[in-house]
Amino acid sequence: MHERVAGCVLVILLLLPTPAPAEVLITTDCWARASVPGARSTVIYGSFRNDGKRSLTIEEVTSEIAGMIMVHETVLENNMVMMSPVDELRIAPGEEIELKPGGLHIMLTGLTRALNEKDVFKIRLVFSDGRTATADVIVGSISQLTAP
Ligand SMILES: [Cu+2]
Repeated sequence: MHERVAGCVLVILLLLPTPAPAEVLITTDCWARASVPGARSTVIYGSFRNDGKRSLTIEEVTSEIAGMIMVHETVLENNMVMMSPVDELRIAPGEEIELKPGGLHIMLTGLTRALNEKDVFKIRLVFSDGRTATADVIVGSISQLTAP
């Protein structure tokens, strides 16, 4: 009898709705550089803050305007600036991570169109639990260093 009660309580807890990532992931100043004429790649920077109570792990980023999107980290290796892929972006509750020039960035390759200053496009963030969120990205100039 007791076991049955415990089972019911567990089921109810599991059915409690958890906030969607879009409600707890606060993205600010999401911006990209305009594409260099003829080139088909760009980078996205911005801040991602987890306002929820569970950690969020961004496993994948997609967009209609890019063939492939990867998270990269800029690292210094033998005095050479290199980019190395980051498998996932884990953001602890209350934590904010900043993607900025010289550090973490989201790299878009295989752009399907040129990106011009003041354009806005959407990216879709896919989390480890399968849920998704979208963010608007504002395009700055080709040499933009901070949020436009
Ligand atoms: Cu990169």
